[in-house]
Amino acid sequence: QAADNPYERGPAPSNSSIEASRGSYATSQTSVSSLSVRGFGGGTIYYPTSTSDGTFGAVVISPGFTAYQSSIAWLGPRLASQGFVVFTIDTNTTVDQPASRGDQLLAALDYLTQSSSVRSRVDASRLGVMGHSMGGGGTLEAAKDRPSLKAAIPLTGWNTDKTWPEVQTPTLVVGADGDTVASVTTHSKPFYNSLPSSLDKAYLELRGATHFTPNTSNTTIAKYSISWLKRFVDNDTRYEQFLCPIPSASLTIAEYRGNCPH
Ligand code: 9J3
Ligand code: ZN
Repeated sequence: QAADNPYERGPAPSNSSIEASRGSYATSQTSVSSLSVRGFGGGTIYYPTSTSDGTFGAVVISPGFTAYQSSIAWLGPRLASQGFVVFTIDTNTTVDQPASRGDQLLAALDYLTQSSSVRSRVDASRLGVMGHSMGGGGTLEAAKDRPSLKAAIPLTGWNTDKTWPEVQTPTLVVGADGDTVASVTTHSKPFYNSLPSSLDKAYLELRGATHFTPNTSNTTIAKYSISWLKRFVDNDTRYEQFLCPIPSASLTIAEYRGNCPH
């Protein structure tokens, strides 16, 4: 790890390394029973197996309405193998609304850093949140409630609150061009536009995608989520090259907006 950034983890990145199905770290996982926790519904923690690289930043991920952790499980090993502790959670009930999901993301972060079996592997000062749909809406709620969070990534997020000027956490808003449940016009675009103009923020609109695209392995979601988490949870400027200059529209990107450089 570089002397100028004690939080750098893993080798220098390339486009292929952030598109790969796995990063450089072998991972392990441990199940957290709902019966053993309060404030959320349990889940699965994915983490780099080795302890030789010190602590890691961490991210908790919430599923959407009526869904379980299985709907976002692909992100566990995909992100953890790049050098993060990743906690995919179940919510207390599958019909919990975004504000509740935000509270549950924060409860899960507190469990992860204070009580979990991997707490010694986590740097409690470098935490992020992600979620799908109402879990993406909850991601914005969590960031609004806890400004110390380092990164937030709502994936085809859904919320009745469309305005997020209170958020101080660097936020990557991911929308899908074919989303008919949380259309980008009524959800992701207003979310992005309402974030402070001075904030490190970006809007990634997936091309040929639906509301449920974040529920299966997706290289575009992975590469920009990895880059965003590395850049803002780890302060790893080696990943700035993938975020700035703003990525061009492509076969998989309908539109990308942001403020560069970060
Ligand atoms: O989590 C989601 O998929 C939210 C979209 C939804 O079904 O909202 C209607 C209540
Ligand atoms: Zn608002």
